[in-house]
Amino acid sequence: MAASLPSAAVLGARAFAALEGLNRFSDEPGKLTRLYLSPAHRQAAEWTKGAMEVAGLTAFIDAAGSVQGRREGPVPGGPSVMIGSHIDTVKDGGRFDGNLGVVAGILVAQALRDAGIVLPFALEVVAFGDEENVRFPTHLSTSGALAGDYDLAWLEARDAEGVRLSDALLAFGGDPSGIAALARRRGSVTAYLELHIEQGPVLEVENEPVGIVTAINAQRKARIYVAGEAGHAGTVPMALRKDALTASAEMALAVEAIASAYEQAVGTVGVFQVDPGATNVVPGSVAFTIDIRCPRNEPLAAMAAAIEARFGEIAQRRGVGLTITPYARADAVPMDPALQDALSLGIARTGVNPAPRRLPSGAGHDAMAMAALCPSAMLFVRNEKGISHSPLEAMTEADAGIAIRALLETVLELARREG
Ligand code: HGY
Ligand code: MN
Ligand code: MN
Repeated sequence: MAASLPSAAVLGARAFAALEGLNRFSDEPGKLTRLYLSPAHRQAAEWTKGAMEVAGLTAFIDAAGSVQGRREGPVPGGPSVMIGSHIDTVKDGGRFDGNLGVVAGILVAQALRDAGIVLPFALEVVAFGDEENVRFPTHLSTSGALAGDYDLAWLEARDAEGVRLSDALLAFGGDPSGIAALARRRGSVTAYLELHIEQGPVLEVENEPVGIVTAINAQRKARIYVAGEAGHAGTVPMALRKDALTASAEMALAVEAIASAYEQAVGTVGVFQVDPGATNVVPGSVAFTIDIRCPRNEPLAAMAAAIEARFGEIAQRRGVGLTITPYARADAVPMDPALQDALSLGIARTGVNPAPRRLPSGAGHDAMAMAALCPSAMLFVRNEKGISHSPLEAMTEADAGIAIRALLETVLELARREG
């Protein structure tokens, strides 16, 4: 059987060629920006649907905007093994984050079809569309739709231009009223596998091309609004100011200090909008976001409480208004031990390492949402210096091929277990 399967080198070349095609679609010329439900997302979804069909999958774009592909097993409508990741990106993002995992699933399906290998289960490949949650204040909404965890309040969420998610979804060709029906019945998916770049330095430092994710860190996100008093920059005395920017800046530094005090925790202020944003006006208000993460839930709760207390003290001392609106909260998600072991065998059968590295994920992934539906696991692949969420994101074709061949071997291992 192995003789008829493509080598890692062939799979790597196919993956890079496919990514060339997929990554033509961006909302910003010269950069890779493909936000949920944007025109570029629609083009990428159409391309992905076509690629799935070429690989022998029956594919469609679902009500939430994800692309679902499926090849039936021996029992039509029977349980499936699902390979997934996302095709939305951050602003000016990298070519591999999410996109590689979708292309990998398609290439695994194609290789199995070409080798005439019949699996004892259905094989699904899904390209989720809202993993980055950059455009709307949501949290893994499209994988959450399949897992039965869709928060209907997300339909009312608005982007920076004030566009409602439900209106954007209709304009995209989706169907807000059809989202609930996307929820999969328990047992209908027996395993979810996701291949993803590590977006961290560990595999490169340890000279390992691939690794197995043990758990995905807990995370919380919130939008903060600080209301001060706009004023003339030339006339308002310093002692009388209610400067929303300097208050928010002190709060941002507090996030950095608190996150630095907790083992393996991180804290980020990524969006910082100053109003009215004029040189000669004391800032009247600031809207900013916080994103805090930690491998364990308890320290994260303590961090959140400490940040809230510090923000309150700063606001009170500076005489500014403070509104904290949490909008995403995910506990740490352990990856399924049996699937981790299947990945370990898949990697070993690729001839890489008989005892592959296991490591936690600081980044969030659709596997966090899918773990609520079925056993889920992730295969990490090395990427250069771990740089991600940046146009400098890079990796080698050889590593991509090794990872995809390991994923293919893992699916065959699951077939043997089912056999
Ligand atoms: O933010 C994250 O961790 C993921 O890349 N969306
Ligand atoms: Mn990702
Ligand atoms: Mn990402």
